[in-house]
Amino acid sequence: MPTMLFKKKKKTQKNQPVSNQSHCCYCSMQCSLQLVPSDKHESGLVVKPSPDFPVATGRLCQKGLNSLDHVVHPSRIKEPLVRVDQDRNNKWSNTSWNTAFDQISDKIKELQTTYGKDAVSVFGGGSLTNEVSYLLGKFTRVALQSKYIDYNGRYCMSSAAAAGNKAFGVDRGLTLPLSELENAKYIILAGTNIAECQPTMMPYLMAAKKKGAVIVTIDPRNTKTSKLADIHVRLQPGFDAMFVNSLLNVIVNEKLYDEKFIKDRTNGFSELVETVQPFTPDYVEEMTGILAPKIRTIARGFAKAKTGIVFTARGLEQQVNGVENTLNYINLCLTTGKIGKPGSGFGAVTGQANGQGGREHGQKADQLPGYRMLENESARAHVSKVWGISPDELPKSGVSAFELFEKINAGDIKAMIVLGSNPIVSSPNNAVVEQAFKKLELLVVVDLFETETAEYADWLLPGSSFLEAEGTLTNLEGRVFHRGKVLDTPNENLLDYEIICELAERLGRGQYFQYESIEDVFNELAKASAGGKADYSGITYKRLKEEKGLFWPCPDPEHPGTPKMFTKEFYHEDGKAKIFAIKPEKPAEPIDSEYPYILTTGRLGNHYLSGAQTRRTENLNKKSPIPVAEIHPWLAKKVGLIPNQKMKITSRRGSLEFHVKITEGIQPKTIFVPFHWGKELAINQLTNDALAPISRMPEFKICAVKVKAIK
Ligand SMILES: Nc1nc2c(c(=O)[nH]1)N[C@H]1C(S)=C(S)[C@@H](COP(=O)(O)OP(=O)(O)OC[C@H]3O[C@@H](n4cnc5c(=O)[nH]c(N)nc54)[C@H](O)[C@@H]3O)O[C@H]1N2
Ligand SMILES: Nc1nc2c(c(=O)[nH]1)N[C@H]1C(S)=C(S)[C@@H](COP(=O)(O)OP(=O)(O)OC[C@H]3O[C@@H](n4cnc5c(=O)[nH]c(N)nc54)[C@H](O)[C@@H]3O)O[C@H]1N2
Ligand code: SF4
Ligand SMILES: [Mo]
Repeated sequence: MPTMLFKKKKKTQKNQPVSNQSHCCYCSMQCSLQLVPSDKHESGLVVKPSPDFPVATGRLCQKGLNSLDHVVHPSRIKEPLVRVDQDRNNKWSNTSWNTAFDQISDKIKELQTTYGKDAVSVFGGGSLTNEVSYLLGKFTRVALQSKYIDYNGRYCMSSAAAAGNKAFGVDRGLTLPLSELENAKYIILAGTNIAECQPTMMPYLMAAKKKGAVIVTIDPRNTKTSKLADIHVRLQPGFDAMFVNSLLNVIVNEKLYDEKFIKDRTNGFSELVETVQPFTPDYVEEMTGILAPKIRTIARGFAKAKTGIVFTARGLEQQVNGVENTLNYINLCLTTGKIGKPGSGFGAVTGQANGQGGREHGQKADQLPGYRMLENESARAHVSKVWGISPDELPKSGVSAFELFEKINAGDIKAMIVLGSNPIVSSPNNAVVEQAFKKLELLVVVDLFETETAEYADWLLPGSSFLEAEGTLTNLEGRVFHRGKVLDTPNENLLDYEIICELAERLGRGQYFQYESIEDVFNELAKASAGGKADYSGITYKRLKEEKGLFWPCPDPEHPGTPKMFTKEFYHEDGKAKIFAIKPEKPAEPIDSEYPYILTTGRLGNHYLSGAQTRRTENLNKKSPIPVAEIHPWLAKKVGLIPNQKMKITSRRGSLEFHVKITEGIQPKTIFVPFHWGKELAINQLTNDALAPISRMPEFKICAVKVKAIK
């Protein structure tokens, strides 16, 4: 057997942190935390906020405060596991790393010899560091020589990314640092539930409000975020584009737009003027129930305010029309000149810990590091030079996350490596994923736990947690920062990046994966990104540590970084932004007489994504132990549902039963169910797998359902 590239780690003294500074593993705020000794927790440690980072200094939400729990959970996978029974009855056998690497690489070679290089695919995640995201992309293209890689961020930021690229020529979630929020006089929050999803951002909004900002929320539900709002628009899912057209109609017809900004800095305004004409406030009131005077108040308020910000998130982006919805919200900023100026800007609020950096460096089916495009000849030349291969060796673009499962079902892909995702819980219409997993000849999962996805795996390798792996991440503002190692991996296991490099070695491509440390990987990433839109080439670990993070683009060692985008130019060739006139389209599955209600899905404050981590965190799980469907009293009455009764929800893909919360705070025809649970509680059994044409984002936020009270 070959010897391993990486040795088992020397263990530091048990439970003695090597440093005590880290960052929370959950959302894109990336609050800093410290581990301090305590006898309150059986690990001997407890999480406290840390003053070490300028974003949410001294603040942590419930998830951050409890983020150590899953790391030290007894169900952590501590050794490589191999499936021993063909029927997948959850029988695993422990094995050594050496055997695991040997057998996995042999199987990959066998499959690739029989079916070709593209028979093996990779599915990554947005919690992973920049270095691991980068390596997954490089591993797929250089070690596997396959075109098939994509990641869970496809389900997350892809519509926002496509809209940013179309309008601005670049995709950076927030175009301005959070510190500018307090100078905004008008803030529109559309389809974003910040109070539950980025809780430590709330003080920024409260500070703005204290200084006189008007806050508007647009959501089918009254949320914790909408409590802060001066105006709440409770719209039916799927009507954002039409609603925004009514705002633009007022802005155009009352001449509230910024003529000079439009002329000097944008293209496309005249087409928008034409397109929004039919969408008068009265017409849109008739179509949506949103009162015309309210529409006029918001349009005038935003346009006339000296400064203003629009934030969107998954509410309107996770739709087949998600790109167009986002573009229309961007139009509010472009027509009123509220971007690139102090206290003004647009932001698509990034979701995952490294949701920003994770989408920049090559995990995406069509991208190379630094936001370079895989199909672009000069991009291929640049990156292949850094990697020491010939550009002809680089595969072309693959397919999006959900389409990977369709390719498996079509027989084109035979193997998958999943690292940093739990796609059977988080993919739409997840029967398609189950079918795919059963069909695979090889499924390797690298995770902390035996997740619902891992239950289908042939191999389950222990992954490293956020406290164990050093690296860099990029927060929702585009701020790159360094996260140090705090704890050893259990059982002195390998780190995620070492697993990737070792596998490359066994596949005979080890010469391209020779790194002394994770810092080496970063330095190569920085080179590969040089000259790209997300340029990290002026960033080093030393600078990140000394300067407490740097905003990209940062193209040379003297460059101070770019906290604020578009102050002078947008990224299109002529330096201008593009205004896209949006004609509202229907969702993929409109309601009808058989399925008369809308199912929308989303998040709770106490759980995170597929729940793999937070369902293993007692303090969080006990507060939200099961999913509860939210419905309006009108709908409860209509279906004869009384309090404490369960409800059956049926879509064209199946039926599930849920406990119910009857609440005035939801649009009457809409039902909301959180998606943090697996198996018979997984709402993704019912969601629609229709994909947005450009971004390939699934329509998580809208599908047609019928409901029945369970007697
Ligand atoms: N607690 C917690 N925090 C998280 C996460 C988590 O799982 N739990 N996940 C992280 C990640 S990866 C992400 S992507 C973000 C997501 O953050 P958000 O996008 O803010 O979260 P969601 O709950 O998916 O959706 C936001 C809101 O959209 C509304 N909505 C539904 N349909 C529509 C519509 O048609 N139009 C409009 N305007 N609104 C609509 C929903 O009612 C919901 O309140 O959160 C991050 N933070
Ligand atoms: N119905 C519905 N479905 C949705 C959404 C929705 O709003 N509605 N939202 C979508 C969105 S925005 C997102 S982002 C996706 C996310 O969906 P998933 O990708 O399934 O999300 P996670 O639960 O974060 O999965 C991460 C997995 O990686 C493991 N993990 C965490 N950190 C590490 C690490 O450092 N190393 C390794 N090896 N493993 C690690 C965790 O234990 C977990 O099993 O869900 C999407 N699905
Ligand atoms: S706001 Fe986000 S990053 Fe901060 S502690 Fe909460 S989950 Fe973690
Ligand atoms: Mo996300």
